[in-house]
Formats: sequence, structure tokens, C-alpha cells
Amino acid sequence: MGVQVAHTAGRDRCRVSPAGSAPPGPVPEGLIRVYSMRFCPFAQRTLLVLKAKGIRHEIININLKNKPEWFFKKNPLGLVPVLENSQGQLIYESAITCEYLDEAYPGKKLWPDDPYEKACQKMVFELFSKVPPLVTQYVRRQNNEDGSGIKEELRKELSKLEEVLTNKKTAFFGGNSLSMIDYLIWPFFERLEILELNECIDHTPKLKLWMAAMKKDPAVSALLIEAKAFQGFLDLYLQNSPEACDYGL
Ligand SMILES: N[C@@H](CCC(=O)N[C@@H](CS)C(=O)NCC(=O)O)C(=O)O
Repeated sequence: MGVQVAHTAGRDRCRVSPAGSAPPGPVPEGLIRVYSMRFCPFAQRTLLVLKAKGIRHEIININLKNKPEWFFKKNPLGLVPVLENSQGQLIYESAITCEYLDEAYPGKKLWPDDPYEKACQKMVFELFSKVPPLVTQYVRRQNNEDGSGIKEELRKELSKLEEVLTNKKTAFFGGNSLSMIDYLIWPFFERLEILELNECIDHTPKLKLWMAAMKKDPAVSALLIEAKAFQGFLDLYLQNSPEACDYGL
């Protein structure tokens, strides 16, 4: 079976490449390829940057519950996202893919030029770093756990980000316009509502305003995930179903 490739400026509705699929050929000149999975928040970071910068790209979705053998040659960790360019260069780890795209491509610069401002954004990224594992822990909790302890921890972590916005007095984390840090953290905020974790931002009015402003961004709104499809995917993913990553196609 050959791989399906989506040539897209936004959506990524091609079916996944599973174990046993033939490896894809070289990346055509003038394009960059992203190995992705439609519901992955880390891959969404890369897609947001591709979209925001208007970079022509193609997408190959990977079946993460039944990975093709060749995928480990793209990333020995076996994780999405991975970028591949037409020279065969490979870049993995979502934050690194985003920084690479920002440096390698012209157009709107998403990281600030000023070293201190850039350091500030990276410090916010570190402040945020406990949020993804807490969200994962919540999603993977056993049916008999109510998750209230995890929610409490999440509330505390989100308070730290609320404080950043309060002190900065700006609409976004890097200033009054959207920049790299906002895209890096956004996919996890988008999932709070779907995962019924919205109560964790009851006490953070600035974060709520930031989320509303984010939804108005063209890249963010083009890549918003559909709640029902995400839920359907998640149910299958948690059962380790090889059908999970193709849910809804
Ligand atoms: N630190 C990695 C995390 C990426 C990651 O965990 N991706 C998940 C999908 S959301 C994955 O590839 N999972 C496959 C696996 O765990 O085997 C990054 O930022 O790129």
C-alpha cells in the first residue's frame, strides 16, 4: 500500500500510513513535508507555524498505533511531528520544527528578534511545560478516578500563565500581537473545553480573553479541531485501536 499525501494549505484529511505501507518518495522541490497525525497537539504547533507563515507543504499522517517501519528512519523516537525538506533533511520535536520553520523561511517572523524578548517567550514555554503532561494524565485516568487532584494541579499551573498576562498587560504572551509562544501553547488550550477541563480556567479571566483572541487568528481558526471527531478519536486511541488515527475519514 502506498502512502496518502495531502497537498494542503490547511486541512490534513488524508488517511494514515500504517505498518507495511511503502515508504514515501523524496519531497518535491519547493515543498516541505510534515509527518503528522490529525489529532496530535504537538503536530498542530508545526501546522500552525506552516499556516501562519504561508509555507507550501504536504502532509503524511502516521498511524501511531500501527507505525510503518520506515517512520523510525524519519524520527528514531517514533513521534510526530517530523519535517522533511527536499534535500532530505529531517527535523523532529515540535518546538524545534517551529523554530526551524521560522528561521528557514521568509515572511512574518514569529520569534522576536530581541534576545531578551525571545528569552522571555522561552521562559513562558517552560512555565507552561507541566500543562501537557497533566492534560495527558487526566485523559488517561481510570474510569473510577474523578480527576479532581489533576484538575487542582492544572489550575495552579494555569494561574502562573494568568500572572504572566497580568504583569505584561498585553493581549498575547509576547505582546499585543500573536507570536511564537502563543502558537506553541495554543493546541492544549483548544483541548480544555473538549476534555471538559474548562473549569480549570474559571479563575483566569486574562487567559479566557487570550483564548478568545486566539480563535480569531486565521491560522488558529483554520486548524480548529472538531470536538466530536476528537472525542471519537480519543475513545479509540485509549483502547489502542489501530483505527483511531483515521477516525471520521
Ligand atoms: N516532545 C514531542 C512529543 C510528540 C508526541 O508525543 N507526539 C505523539 C502524538 S500526539 C506521538 O507521536 N505519539 C506516538 C507514540 O507515543 O508512540 C514533541 O514535542 O514533538
